[in-house]
Amino acid sequence: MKIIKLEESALRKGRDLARENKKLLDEKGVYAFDVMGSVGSGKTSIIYWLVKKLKDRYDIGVIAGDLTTEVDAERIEKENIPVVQAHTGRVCHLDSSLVRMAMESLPLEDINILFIENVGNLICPAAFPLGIHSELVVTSVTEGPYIVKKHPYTFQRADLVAINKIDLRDAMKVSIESLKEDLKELNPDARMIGTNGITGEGVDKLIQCMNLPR
Ligand SMILES: Nc1nc2c(ncn2[C@@H]2O[C@H](COP(=O)(O)OP(=O)(O)O)[C@@H](O)[C@H]2O)c(=O)[nH]1
Ligand SMILES: [Mg+2]
Repeated sequence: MKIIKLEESALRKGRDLARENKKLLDEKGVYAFDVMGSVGSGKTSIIYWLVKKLKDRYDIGVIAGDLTTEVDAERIEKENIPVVQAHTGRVCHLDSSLVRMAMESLPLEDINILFIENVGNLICPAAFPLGIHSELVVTSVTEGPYIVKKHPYTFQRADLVAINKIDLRDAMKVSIESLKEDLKELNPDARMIGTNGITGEGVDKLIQCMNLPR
């Protein structure tokens, strides 16, 4: 007997809507990044630097995903770009439907790059496509030497990885080279760039690897 499960139907609906999101973004000429990573890895800090360094060349919008708070959105909003806060409540990831609602609140006609800060988590977001163009994972040396190996699904899909808090690598006894080796094994096409979310070090190199539209 064929059994149809609610969970499968919800996932299919999510995938269909993700495709529609991508179509809408393409029609409006918006190139979108899903920025994923653990709580505190430096997602907001890296988005802040990306906005600061790119906003003279591009029109940027940001969707900030969080459970219940607005602190990240407020930090980015100070850069005078359109920001929408998406709250997930008790849910550990954004989904294509919430992102669609957030997109509808943004002036998409006037934006050409969209950064979506996913909820701080390296596990759940991997199963919920949003309809974006590129996946940027922000992880940090404070998450220890096995962070890549422990999250194969997320790192296998990543297009680009920022390994953040490089200022703390000696204190944490974490080798960036060894993390790069782990990534290469899982996902030979992805690049890993060392960054410092406080000073902005490494962000120019990250930008060079982002395949941004001209
Ligand atoms: N030492 C150090 N701290 C950082 C760095 N990047 C971010 N932080 C700090 O880490 C904390 C969390 O950063 P945030 O960007 O909010 O992380 P998010 O939760 O991933 O958005 C903040 O106190 C930042 O100032 C870094 O490269 N080095
Ligand atoms: Mg944040």
